[in-house]
Amino acid sequence: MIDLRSDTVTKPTAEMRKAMFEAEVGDDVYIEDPTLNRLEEKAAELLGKEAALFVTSGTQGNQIAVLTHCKRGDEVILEKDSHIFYYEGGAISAFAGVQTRTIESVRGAMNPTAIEEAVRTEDIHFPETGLICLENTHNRAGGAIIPLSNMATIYKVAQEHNIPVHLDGARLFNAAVATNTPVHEFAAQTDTVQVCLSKGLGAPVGSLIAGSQSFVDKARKWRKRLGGGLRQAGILAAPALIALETMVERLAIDHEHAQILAQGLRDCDGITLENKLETNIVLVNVEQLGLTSAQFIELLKKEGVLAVSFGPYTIRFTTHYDVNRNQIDKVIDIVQSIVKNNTEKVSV
Ligand code: TLP
Repeated sequence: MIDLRSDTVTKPTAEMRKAMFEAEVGDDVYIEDPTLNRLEEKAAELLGKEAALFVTSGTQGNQIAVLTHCKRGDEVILEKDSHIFYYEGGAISAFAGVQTRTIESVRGAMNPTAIEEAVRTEDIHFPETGLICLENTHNRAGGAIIPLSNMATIYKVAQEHNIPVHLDGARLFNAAVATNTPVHEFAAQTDTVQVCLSKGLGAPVGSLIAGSQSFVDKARKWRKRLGGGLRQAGILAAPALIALETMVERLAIDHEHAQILAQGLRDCDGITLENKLETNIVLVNVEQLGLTSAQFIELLKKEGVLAVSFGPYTIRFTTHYDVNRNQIDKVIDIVQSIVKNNTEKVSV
């Protein structure tokens, strides 16, 4: 199977598995795991924040950030297709007891004026705006990079109103590599950030959240409350360190593969490209073929290719290091033959 469903499917490298086996460990609830402590120090340094905390997943990291920043009854401003709103099972309402205020965007970038207009003023009828969330790269916008200038303007608005900003940077390293900008420059435009280790970077488990020392101290308590206080977590930190040390720059290869894939798919009659290609996500529309995304995905699966549906006619392909150039070429050939067979069937 050529698995392009997500970059989450990447498996740990041989070097990561060896490091897991050999990791020096301790009890992380006592903050005594030397490998995990090293990971958190390195992450804080990379992200330009005072401290960082290892969490079990991107979702847990985002949820802990919301729980730490907000109180029950607050309102959170976030993009209408953001992962926190769209894909986290309503967790911010279920756990943090906050309500959401969604904002439209252009390819994931929200208009700072629209955000400012959504900020609540003092009124007995209104909730308080507790947090603004950004996402970079933006998943549903097809791995779109939110420009630093947009983030900076939003941060300025937030600071004027004394509202914290959290960045869901599940794929922030993709944005950094694609724009040749260090991750800390993006993270400097927000109070807190979550980055995933287990997507394109290939670590088996985990994410990091980073911010001020006082944010991380409170977040650590929320993590414990949620059952995310791990013990000998150095086993997970060891591959994560390798991910940060060796897997970042190579994301450029995934981006190049996405470009090649997009070009090949765009050349197929009846398939249109939906996103401007910036990182490792390709969104295509198959409506003109007279097929739904679910039907097309089934045809792909029969030929050994996995992808996911992103809408009734939209399919997402995500490139990552477990898919090589030959496999990308093979996917293009397979799509071409599916399209050809389908066109022949329709014309008969
Ligand atoms: N996204 C997954 C699915 O949940 C959709 C994927 O395959 O892309 N923020 C963003 C922007 C994400 O894309 C994801 C995962 C997360 C947070 C959550 O990370 P995990 O899966 O570690 O909880």
